[in-house]
Amino acid sequence: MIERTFVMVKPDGVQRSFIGEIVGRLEKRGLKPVALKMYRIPKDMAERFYAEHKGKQFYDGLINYITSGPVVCMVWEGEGAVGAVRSLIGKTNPAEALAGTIRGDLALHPGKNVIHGSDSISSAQREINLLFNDYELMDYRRIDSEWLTE
Ligand code: D4T
Repeated sequence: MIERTFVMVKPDGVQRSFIGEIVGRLEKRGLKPVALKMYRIPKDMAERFYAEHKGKQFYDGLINYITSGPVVCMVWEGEGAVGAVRSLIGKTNPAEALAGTIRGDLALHPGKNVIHGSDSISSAQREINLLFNDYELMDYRRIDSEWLTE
């Protein structure tokens, strides 16, 4: 099933110059970008984004981190895009992430894990609606599409 998923290069990923590396990995997998923007997340939006973690011991640090500098927000589309991106990203704790995954190659600490990807289709919907307006989502056909599906 063709899905859309929300991906964010977090402030450490931007500061460490990983935007191109991350976009490149998603493109090479065959996923299609349908939206992309740099953004400084306001605190109230960060609180809505991470509402499920409110009250946890890492919550305050997480809100400070994600609002500490610009991020790159993206929507990527493709066959099973939600799971495909999660597998490219690797485990939440980068110390446990497999080599070859983005976190396994580029990060070491769960509080500085470089990238976010939606964990389900419903989270993707919620996150895309929170960070993007409908008019920012591009509907287009890419010339390689017939080489990526049967
Ligand atoms: P995000 O949502 O940022 O892509 O991360 P995950 O989907 O992989 O993981 P998550 O929602 O469980 O955690 C959200 C965010 O909190 C940070 N975190 C998490 C942390 O700093 N310490 C922790 O112990 C955990 C579990 C990292 C990601």
